[in-house]
Amino acid sequence: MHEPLKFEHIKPRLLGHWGTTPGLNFIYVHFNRLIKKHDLNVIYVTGPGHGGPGLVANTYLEGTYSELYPNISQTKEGLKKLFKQFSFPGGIPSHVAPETPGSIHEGGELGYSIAHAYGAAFDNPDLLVCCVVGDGEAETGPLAASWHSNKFLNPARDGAVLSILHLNGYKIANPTILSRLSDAELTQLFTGYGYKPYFVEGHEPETMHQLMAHTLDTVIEEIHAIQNDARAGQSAGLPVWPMIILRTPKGWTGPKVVDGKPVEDTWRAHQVPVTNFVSHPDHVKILEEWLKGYSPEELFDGNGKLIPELAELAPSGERRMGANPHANGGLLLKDLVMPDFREYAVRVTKPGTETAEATRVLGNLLRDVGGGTNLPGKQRIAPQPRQSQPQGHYPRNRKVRGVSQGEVRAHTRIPLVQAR
Ligand SMILES: Cc1ncc(C[n+]2csc(CCOP(=O)(O)OP(=O)(O)O)c2C)c(N)n1
Repeated sequence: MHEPLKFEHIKPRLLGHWGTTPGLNFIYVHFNRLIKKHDLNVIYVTGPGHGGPGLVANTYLEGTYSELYPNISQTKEGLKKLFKQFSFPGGIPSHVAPETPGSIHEGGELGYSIAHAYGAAFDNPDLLVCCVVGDGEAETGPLAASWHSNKFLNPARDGAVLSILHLNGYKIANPTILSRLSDAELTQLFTGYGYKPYFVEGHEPETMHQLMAHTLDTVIEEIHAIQNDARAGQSAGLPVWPMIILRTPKGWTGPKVVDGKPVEDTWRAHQVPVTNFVSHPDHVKILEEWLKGYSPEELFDGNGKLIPELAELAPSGERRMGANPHANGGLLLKDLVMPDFREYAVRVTKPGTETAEATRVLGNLLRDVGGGTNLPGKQRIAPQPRQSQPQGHYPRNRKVRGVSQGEVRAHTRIPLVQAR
């Protein structure tokens, strides 16, 4: 922003999802603070993965992006390439794609953030997963069902998931159902799911920052208390995990009004809040004022590098969410040892003479996946009751909350609620 913004500075085809991005940024920087304060091991799952620029920007600002992609350097030139490559031929996708540092969840097809977040936390006792759930995403079947994943999480041996419902009110062109619920109704709903909801609501940035920081401090203490009690063998029954309901305007801090129509806090903020620069040259001014509103000259030095006082706010090394080894493919992966499936084939010497059940045969194969039955982290989640769909012989070797689940359930994640 060293010179007045001109039409030729703007890409001819504008794409992206601005509406969700301010909330994703807000959560990211607050987690940076939390990670530093408590030396936490955190990954960030972005349910509204269409807000890719938020994650790209934050991993750029924390330094991970330039380490992985040295051509996108922390300079004016690097910034220019960063902006240009977004949703551009040969560039990067608008979603939190696999190449986005720290991403295990693309978010393009809405609905799976909570399932992926819990999957990451299982058997990972030191990991905290920050899981942002879009209020539109929350209307999908998979997401609506997966709030119940908390029943499968064992605080003694698993990590934790902090779900943050990103209640910005709209899903493309419509209001969301959850945004039409009062706080009292939301509290009842999520209490019923087994959570303790904390509300962070408002639009004044200063007040919201204080509220979010305070809420995260409270919530992390609760999570640690649940884990410490369980790990000391001092808890019984299902814990009530905290969650956050973040109610902010969609397109927060973006253009308030364009062509006489409200944009911030409406569905119009979902994608590109100001466009049509050819037919509306006055829109260039709106865009310029919006960008200047963040005072970039106070945030970056003359060479385009984030000033040290701000850069120091992010954690360092592998504590950066973009650099966490749990979220960067290959760093913690182990090859899955697969038995030869041919050895499990049902021998049919003469047609019509053998009796066999497919699921039982499959179960025998699954038993041997990984080269042994006691492989840590080997988990199955099955929708079918295993009594009616027997899957071979899993040995009795696993206890859930001190209660042996026996041969039928061993090695399958069963809801802890059954173990009470
Ligand atoms: C299963 C599925 N249905 C529809 C869409 C199309 N879609 C993309 S973004 C979006 C709105 C998402 O709303 P929300 O989760 O609240 O995110 P935000 O409002 O923060 O952008 C929809 C419906 C999709 N990506 N996936």
